Amino acid sequence: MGITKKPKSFNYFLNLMKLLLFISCLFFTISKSEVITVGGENRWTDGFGYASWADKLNFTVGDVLVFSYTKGSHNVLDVTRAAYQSCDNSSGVNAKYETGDDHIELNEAKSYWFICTVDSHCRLGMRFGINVSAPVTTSVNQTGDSSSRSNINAGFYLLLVGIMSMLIFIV
Ligand SMILES: [Cu+2]
Repeated sequence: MGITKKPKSFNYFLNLMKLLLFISCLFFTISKSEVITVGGENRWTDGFGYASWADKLNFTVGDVLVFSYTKGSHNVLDVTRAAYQSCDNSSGVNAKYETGDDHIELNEAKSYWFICTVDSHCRLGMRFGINVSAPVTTSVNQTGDSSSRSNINAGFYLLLVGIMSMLIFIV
């Protein structure tokens, strides 16, 4: 008789909160932008098939590609599809990187093509194209300066929407 029990609905509410927390964590894991080293352990070098390397991965706006190589031995050109196909960089170059530790943020949902123009490296396989997809939460404004911040906002909105819908459900 003397034992006070929490109302059943309160426990139910707690369980729902836990579930929501779990879903939010899951969401953060999925939408977090990634830093991807091109070529993995092979880094950016000749004699490695980058096209098949890239085919196995998914790229999302906000991800960062890291091209790691000995400065002077290679370079990285962000080019058009035509320049990628021909390995001819006399036109169609969007950007050139040559520090040996080039971090390129994929800030648009579009196709990107990268080539190395040292010697005949491009023809020998130092080139690949990728399709960068928009983040899962397309309703969030992506024109901001930091896409990771947008992802955090997206997580926050999800949390708010979750809490709101739960309140409606309980009341
Ligand atoms: Cu090269």
